[in-house]
Amino acid sequence: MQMKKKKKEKKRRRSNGPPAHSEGEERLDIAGLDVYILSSHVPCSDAETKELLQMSVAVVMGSKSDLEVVRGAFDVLKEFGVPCVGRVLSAHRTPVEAAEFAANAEKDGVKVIICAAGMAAHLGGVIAAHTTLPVIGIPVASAPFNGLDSLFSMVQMPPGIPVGVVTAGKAGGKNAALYAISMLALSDKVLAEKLAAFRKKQKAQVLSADEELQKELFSE
Ligand code: RP5
Repeated sequence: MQMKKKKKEKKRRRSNGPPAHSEGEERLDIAGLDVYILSSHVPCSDAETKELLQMSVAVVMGSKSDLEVVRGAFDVLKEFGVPCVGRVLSAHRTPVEAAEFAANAEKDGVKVIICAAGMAAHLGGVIAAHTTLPVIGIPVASAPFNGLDSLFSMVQMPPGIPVGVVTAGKAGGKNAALYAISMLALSDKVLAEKLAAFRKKQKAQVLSADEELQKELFSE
């Protein structure tokens, strides 16, 4: 009975995890990270299942055309040494796969989900509907409404199913990752120290820019 249960669980994990080299899969090196970009569910090897189990942050995009916006999120996650996985899953074009991914994410070791989408950007809401994990939305700007449509789609969640929304564009990508990191840092002392160091460095950069400006403007 126990064996049967284990086998079933393994099969389930395989259906949700990053794929081996299969049709519809692309494995990219983004900021030195192995990021799986896939359009459908395909089985993965045991090693890859293990890899997925250590994923802390899942970055999901509605289309591969959103990748430029979320690239900054991967950069930040790498800088902090946070394991992550990238997926292409559409709320409209692959609704079943998106729901399945979200429903299994927690069991698969994901702690926070970042969703980037444009236009009628329902991805964050759909993902959040199938998990109690925190979901962060990045609105992607596109014509003709330049991201206001995506922002409203994400931020206007009816009460009961929240999606925390950051700004559109590349700044949103970076902030989504930092926001996810601050959540993980609540129970990870090392990450909390890294976050404090990041803030300290950022502060020093601004103060030094101010000092330079004073010299430029007022020194003879
Ligand atoms: C959304 O529609 C995606 O998130 C993307 O921002 C937008 C356009 O998608 P593509 O036509 O580029 O695939 O679902």
